[in-house]
Amino acid sequence: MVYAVTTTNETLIELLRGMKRIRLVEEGIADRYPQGKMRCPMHLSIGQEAAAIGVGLALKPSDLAVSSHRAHAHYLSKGGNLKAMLAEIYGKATGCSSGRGGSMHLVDNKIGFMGSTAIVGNSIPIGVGLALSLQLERSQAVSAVFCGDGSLEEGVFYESANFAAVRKLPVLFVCENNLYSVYSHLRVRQPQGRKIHKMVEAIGVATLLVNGNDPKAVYDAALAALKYIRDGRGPFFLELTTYRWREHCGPNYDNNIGYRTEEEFQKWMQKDPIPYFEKKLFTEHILDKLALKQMEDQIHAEIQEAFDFAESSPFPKPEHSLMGLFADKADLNA
Ligand SMILES: Cc1ncc(C[n+]2csc(CCOP(=O)(O)OP(=O)(O)O)c2C)c(N)n1
Ligand SMILES: [Mg+2]
Repeated sequence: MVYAVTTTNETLIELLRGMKRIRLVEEGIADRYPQGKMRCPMHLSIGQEAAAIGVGLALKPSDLAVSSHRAHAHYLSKGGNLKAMLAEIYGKATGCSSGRGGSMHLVDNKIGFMGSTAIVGNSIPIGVGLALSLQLERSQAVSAVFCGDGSLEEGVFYESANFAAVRKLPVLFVCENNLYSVYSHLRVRQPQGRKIHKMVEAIGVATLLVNGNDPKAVYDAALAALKYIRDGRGPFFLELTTYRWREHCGPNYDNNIGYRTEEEFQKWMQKDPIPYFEKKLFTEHILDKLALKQMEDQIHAEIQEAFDFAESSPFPKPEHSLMGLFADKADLNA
């Protein structure tokens, strides 16, 4: 497929850069995790990078986003600060959540990343509430809700999606369907043949099913969905098919424990979004070997600097441990 002329080469290169950056950051985390300095559970998105960056690049800085336990890729794709994210994972005061949240609780108001939480489905009504406030303010911004296929088994999704549909709220649901909720495949969680996006469509939300390992397909779909939402037509749901490579929680591979077959895993490894897209850009003469090398060198240098920053940053002071727990009057008036 030759890419639509409406997408600039710069955007295509940014999609590749974004995927590589997420992959290398998370591989860096996985390599260092056994050192025991990152004292929080770690859910990696390796394999799922295209879904995050395709949506992240389509969003505007003024748009808002919330996410789940697997949030690094979403935070970075929304424009998050890598140093602040790694410092947060190391529990440092310079972290985006001041070192109080760790990997699963990334918050950064400056970039409209309003929070990620570990309770499955928990951030969905928050994202819908944000969309309600945007609508009341007559803002053109959209609230993006990143969630997994498992969160579609939480009742709160249906209440939230129904409310968003009734009120035509500016919310983009982004469901990364990686087939699994921890060790349970969709086939043991849903009746055979049921499609997630079809369930959501039945509520009255517009939907699209997209190859979540093709960053350009995701980007195009996200742009179309965002236009639909900004035109005031109501919420949109993207189901992005993809696959998690590492264990549900942690830095290792866990194919040996038997919940998924090596054959299935290998099939998805063949669909790795990064070499696929790299080859496309070479074939289309959008990128050459030298530019790729420069891109990779720059990403490696940025990552090393960010790890150094995180490691050398101070821990939060014990006397600050009660700060930020309650909104005080000054905060409310701000
Ligand atoms: C309400 C709730 N139930 C169960 C859990 C345990 N849990 C943590 S992650 C997870 C799987 C979620 O699957 P999915 O939404 O598909 O996200 P993925 O891990 O695949 O990215 C579960 C069941 C939880 N954190 N919260
Ligand atoms: Mg899942």
